[in-house]
Amino acid sequence: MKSRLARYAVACSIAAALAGTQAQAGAPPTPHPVAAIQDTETPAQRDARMAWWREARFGMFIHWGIYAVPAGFWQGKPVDDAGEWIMNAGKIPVADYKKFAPQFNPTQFDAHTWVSLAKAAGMKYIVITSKHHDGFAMYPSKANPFNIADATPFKRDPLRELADEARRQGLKFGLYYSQAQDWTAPGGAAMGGHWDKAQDGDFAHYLHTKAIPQLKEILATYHPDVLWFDTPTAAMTPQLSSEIVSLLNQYPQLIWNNRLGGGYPGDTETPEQHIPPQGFSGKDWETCMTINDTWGYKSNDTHFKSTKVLLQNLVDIASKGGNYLLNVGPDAHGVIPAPEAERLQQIGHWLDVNGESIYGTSPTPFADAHGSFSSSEKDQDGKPRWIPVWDWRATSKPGKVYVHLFQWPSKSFHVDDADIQATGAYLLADPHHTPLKVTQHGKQLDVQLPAKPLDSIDTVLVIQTKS
Ligand code: H79
Repeated sequence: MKSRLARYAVACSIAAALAGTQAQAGAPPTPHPVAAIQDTETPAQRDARMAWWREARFGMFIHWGIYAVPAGFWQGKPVDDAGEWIMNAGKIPVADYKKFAPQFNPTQFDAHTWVSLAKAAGMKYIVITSKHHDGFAMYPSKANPFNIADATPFKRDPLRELADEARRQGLKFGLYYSQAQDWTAPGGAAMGGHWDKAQDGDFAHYLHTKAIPQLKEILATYHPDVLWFDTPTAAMTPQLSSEIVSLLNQYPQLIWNNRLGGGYPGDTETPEQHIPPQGFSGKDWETCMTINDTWGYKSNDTHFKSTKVLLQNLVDIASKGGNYLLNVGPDAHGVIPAPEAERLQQIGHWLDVNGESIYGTSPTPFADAHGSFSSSEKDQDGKPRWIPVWDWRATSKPGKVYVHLFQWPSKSFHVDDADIQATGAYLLADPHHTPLKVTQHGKQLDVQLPAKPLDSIDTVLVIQTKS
């Protein structure tokens, strides 16, 4: 287990190095060959563009592709990496990998079921893979024949069905597109290097003949609200990236992340599989995370996080001003694994009652750091690992502080350094909002609590404040 974790840590620092978008401390901002929307809009325009995203707090990531066919196994053996990485991890030849396409016929796929699940979970947006690193397009692409219409017996367009259904149900719709890596197109990048001669070729040619034409297609066809780039690699020079920026500029409401490459910061920071100890002050950020240990479906990965852990993560992220993009990995029949659906429904039940304490909230008004840096363990960047303490977190709105109690205190909730003026308190899940006794002496704040919590995971204490 430890070695697996250590290996993952190394993997992530490789990813960070390849991302090429992480700001170098002290370095001047890179001049962009083509100005992006973030370079030209006013702060007020930016606030308007980001408004729905900031309010949303919780989204569904969907990793779905033909890697769901091998589902983590190659030549009868489990491949010990993320499901969507099976081609790279198993060094599967291009011709062999392409044979998964005719086996992909997800007849049980139903956009209404998926979107309804996201909605029931309290998620406000969906981001689905239109093309992952394997190069397979999950929509009918005219730009390249390795796609769901031309290479599989499944003659439908899941992106069309999902985009329409998401909008019918009031959810925003986003697309993931891996722009630099492509393990089946000549010239596409591959982390760790090519393993098949069929992959060799010119990167700029790949970008001009596949990635950019496909980006044009998906933008024009689905009008995504979000474009989620990934693993730019060093091949995404400022010049090549700027060609994509020219295209993005035609969609002035589009939100895109910090993984395009070429020094473009995009709109959002994208910590992957972790929650930064302090968030990103003054920046929009979104932690993307898997429910088990894989993004793309693997039949043998049953290492599902508990509902408690997932909900605590959502609250922890909201308390630091970020969004939670939580992944599901549907199988090759088109079904979201039941353990994933179950957890999402449970989170949704909690949000039905307590959503006011998450959506559209601001970060905690308390300075308390809920955790400490380990003196022995290192994180993926080689810095001391942050060890969170799961006692409570807080979010806020004008006039209200929401204290999320994961551990029920005996008798009262107490803080030493409350920079607020409390005027009253009640439990959010109490339909009568029965007033609780509040005592405040300077920054010492106490709220008397009933003997038992109202929710086994997170009972929200609302403290009314003078604002
Ligand atoms: O789409 C998901 C991942 O496949 C993708 N980003 C999320 C949203 C991603 N691509 N690369 N990385 C994340 C980081 C790279 C990690 C690697 Fe590995 C280490 C690549 C090879 C070794 C992780 C561990 C993937 C396979 C083994």
